[in-house]
Amino acid sequence: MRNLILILGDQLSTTLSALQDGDPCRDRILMAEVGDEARYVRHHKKKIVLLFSAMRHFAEQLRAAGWTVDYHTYDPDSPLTSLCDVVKDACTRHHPARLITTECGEWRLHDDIQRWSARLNLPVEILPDDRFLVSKAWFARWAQGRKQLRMEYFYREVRRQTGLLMTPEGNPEGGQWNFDRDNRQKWTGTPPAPAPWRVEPDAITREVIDLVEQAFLDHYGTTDDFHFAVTAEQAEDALAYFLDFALPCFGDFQDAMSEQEDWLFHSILSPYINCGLLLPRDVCEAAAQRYYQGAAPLNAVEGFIRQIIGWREYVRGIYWLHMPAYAQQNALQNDRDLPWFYWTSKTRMRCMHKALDATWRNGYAHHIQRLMVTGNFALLAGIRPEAICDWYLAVYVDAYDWVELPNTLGMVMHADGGYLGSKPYAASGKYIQRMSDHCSHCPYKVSKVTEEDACPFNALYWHFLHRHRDQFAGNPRMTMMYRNWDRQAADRQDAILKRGDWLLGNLDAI
Ligand code: FAD
Ligand code: DLZ
Repeated sequence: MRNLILILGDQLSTTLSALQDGDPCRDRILMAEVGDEARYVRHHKKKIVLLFSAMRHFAEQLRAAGWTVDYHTYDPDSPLTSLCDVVKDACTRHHPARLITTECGEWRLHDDIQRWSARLNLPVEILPDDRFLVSKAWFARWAQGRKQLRMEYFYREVRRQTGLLMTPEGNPEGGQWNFDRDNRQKWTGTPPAPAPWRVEPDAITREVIDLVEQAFLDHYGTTDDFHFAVTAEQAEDALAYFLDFALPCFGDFQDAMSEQEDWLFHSILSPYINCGLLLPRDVCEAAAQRYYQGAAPLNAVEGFIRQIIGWREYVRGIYWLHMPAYAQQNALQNDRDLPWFYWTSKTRMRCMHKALDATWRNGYAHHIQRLMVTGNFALLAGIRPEAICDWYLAVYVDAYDWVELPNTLGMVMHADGGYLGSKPYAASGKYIQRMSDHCSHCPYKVSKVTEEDACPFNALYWHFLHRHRDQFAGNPRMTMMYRNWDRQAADRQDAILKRGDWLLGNLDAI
């Protein structure tokens, strides 16, 4: 046998670099469900179902295309608990000349794979992951010499480089790079939000659900109502459904939250893009086409594409530029533990309960819930970055360290000292009131600050500004916030800080 080609659970793309020079007659593919990957955090049960089922379907697809695939199914009693164990075992049986793999997405495993060649006494060839639009080297060149990075400038470069939504003259379509100002409408029920795309579990998925129910009972979330795509064909169907039914309103209601609807007009494509069932470039080109066909407005299409070629590529660049040190940062010196209600959803704060409950049921919450509700609360409450990062990594079906960590540690917690974003997304209950209908269903009063029934976000917001004055008062984007704080009478400030202290000492009681 010539080469052993290792394909990881988030590399389910037929265009994967490791497969490109492979020869189905002489090479052998290796895929493995292993405890170390499935248990390094207590992944949401739906994430394990999605990945194991998608991996099994992908192995079938490769076999149908003529490849020989060694597939290690999960067995809790197997002595092979890591990917390295499985590779070693395969080497003993097949004596390959080389191991070929595409660079992996997470630093943890990447670091491990770097050592395999010595450990296995085998040449290991690691190929670049060209499913991203921007290479690590390109990002490093772009970032060189910049003290602070700004996503907007990076995004413009990627627009120019890809030609997405660019006129033949090299200008942005519509004469503007960014239509975010048009994308902040509250949603009051009209137009109705489409039901999420769904497929019923087939025999393979049902078998995996049974496995997860037995072997991963101690993990977060539920397998109930599993309806995610598990093949590229199904994921393409989900993309088409999004383009037809949700994209036209994606922009307008991108920041909205609702009591009634978990998914609103979001694409729910991150689980598929992140494991390779969809390629980001294809998704963006398909969305851009809808604009040129007149089927979706520019504010929606630009907003959607920006999330993918802007934010997604940007956070990946930052991750690889600064790992492993990035994960250790704690610029605000937070030391508080994560409140237990993040795991149980049991809190009287309505917005938090709705976001946490959707997370537990679906393994999904949309961006504004992650950023401005569960994230904002963790920021204001001074939660240890490591604790909140571990939570985000565990609870979402789309969670992988390379995308979760910069979003949580950088964007939400400002723990990187403002490298990723110029100011923390700290907000009081007023923001949640403006963008949702949660406050009218909440026992806490968003109009109050210091009273026992006052919205906890309010006092915590002022408390956060007050205790981090040294870090933020000089930030021009926060001048207005400090002016509003300074304008309040001293006894009012004392009462707010007292309420904030009480909340911080009693997080699990709210
Ligand atoms: P849509 O709203 O439809 O957006 C379209 C696509 O844009 C997404 O599918 C995704 O690929 C991309 N995207 C949007 N925002 C971001 C972003 N900030 N960073 C990277 N890609 C983005 N996204 C993940 O894929 N995995 C994570 O583990 C993850 N963790 C997050 C943690 C926090 C604290 C926050 C604030 C955001 C996180 N995000 C993460 C980003 C974003 O919330 C999700 O990508 C999005 O909610 C996925 O749902 P969707 O596919 O319906 O997205
Ligand atoms: C997330 C995940 C899980 C739950 N299980 C596996 C697995 O058993 N085998 C595998 O190859 N990959 C799995 N993954 C995805 C990997 O953790 C992912 O490839 C790394 O995090 C690198 O991005």
